[in-house]
Amino acid sequence: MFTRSTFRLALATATAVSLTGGLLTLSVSAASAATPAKFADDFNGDGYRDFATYNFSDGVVVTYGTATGPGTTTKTFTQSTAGIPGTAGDAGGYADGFGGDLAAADLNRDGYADLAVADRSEKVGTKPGSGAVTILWGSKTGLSGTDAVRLKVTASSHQGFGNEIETGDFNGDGKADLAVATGADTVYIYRGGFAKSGTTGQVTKHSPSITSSYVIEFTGLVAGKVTNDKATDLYVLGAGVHNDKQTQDAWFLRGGSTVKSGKATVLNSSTPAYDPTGVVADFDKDGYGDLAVSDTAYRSGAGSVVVWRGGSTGPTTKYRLSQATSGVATAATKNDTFGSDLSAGDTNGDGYPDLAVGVREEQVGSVKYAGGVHVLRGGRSGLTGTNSQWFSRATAGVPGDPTEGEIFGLFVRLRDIDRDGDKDLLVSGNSYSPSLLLPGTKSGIGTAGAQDLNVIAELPQ
Ligand SMILES: [Ca+2]
Ligand SMILES: [Ca+2]
Ligand SMILES: [Ca+2]
Ligand SMILES: [Ca+2]
Repeated sequence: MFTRSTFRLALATATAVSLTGGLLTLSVSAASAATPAKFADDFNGDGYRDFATYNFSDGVVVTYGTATGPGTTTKTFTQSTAGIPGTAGDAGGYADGFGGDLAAADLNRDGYADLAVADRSEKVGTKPGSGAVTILWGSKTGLSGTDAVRLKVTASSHQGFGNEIETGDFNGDGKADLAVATGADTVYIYRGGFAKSGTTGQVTKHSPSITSSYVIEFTGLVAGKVTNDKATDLYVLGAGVHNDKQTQDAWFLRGGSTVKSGKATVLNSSTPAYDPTGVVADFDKDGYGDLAVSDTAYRSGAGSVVVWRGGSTGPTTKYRLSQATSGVATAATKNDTFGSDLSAGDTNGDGYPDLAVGVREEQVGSVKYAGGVHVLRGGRSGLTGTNSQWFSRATAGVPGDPTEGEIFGLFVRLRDIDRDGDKDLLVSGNSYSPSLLLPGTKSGIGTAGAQDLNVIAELPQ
């Protein structure tokens, strides 16, 4: 029911890419597109960030941004779109799995952000479920299927190539790279730059140490800067099996000129979450990015968020937050699903990133599965419940009323959507309900000017 795709991007990477020049092969007349795109998700290069999402019936839906937020121009992409390889609907549904994960960056450095589209179920040649990752190129008129190319990989039945994808500058050379996880235990890193001809930089394969008593099945990828150097680092989330006992694990890959396999840790020793989500931000501002990762299965589905602090060589110590944490509104109740989605950003201008945490199945009053969202504040000691905020459809100033099954908080995003300089909070629930924009103020997320928007909060960080 809650099938979703993760769509993660390290802002740090976007910034690094935007500041880096490079060999230009464009004509002078393409002045507006003479450097890599300023935003990793500005597909038409107009300076406004765009929005991309996926659903099984429609496919990849892109909404172009305007000066005041998402506009009314949308475009849908499936394997029926001219130029896109493959056949739509061959895995059921009109769109099938094309878009099951998305990642954005200006992969060919022409000033227009590009979109990598994963389909882990794609049949390639005679190999069912081999999986494919296709790059759609940005242009002045936005994304199109023209010249769409698939990443080169050896086809293999049921390998699930494209189970998860992430962009980042994993070797720190200023060019955006793509990390692609399979459905089993391999991560490929394709280094930039990418070309419309299908060529890429070097490709390497990475796997954690698998033993007779330990296996891990990948369920998520999170990119971000953990070690405070030029290269983006990568966390691979997965369901571990230790001597037949299931766990929820995270495995660290350190970026650099050589990407190195780091440590794996158990985040939850009882039950793995089916679809964990995570984000890297420096919540305690010590210079090292910290991983916040959902652990929705914690305590019979009440849910929690585990924070794994960053350090100079990789992750260090962990702590956990939930609705039982001091200062966090509402109660930790079985199946609330605290952590259904996460997004980081500084909401009150104190320089510490804060964390929006969706709680999609929270009961609000007597209304079941209504959902809500917490905003937890970052500070010197990291994320805490102190001065945290809580919003649901029952909050004064929020349009609408709690509705059974809205699962408000299924997706959450903190970003400056109205472009007034403050981070805003966008919250989405089920596909029958509009998303809600709660505008940021200097002192945090507010309800003044709250409005419904027809764009899903499933977009890059
Ligand atoms: Ca745009
Ligand atoms: Ca591009
Ligand atoms: Ca790179
Ligand atoms: Ca930190």
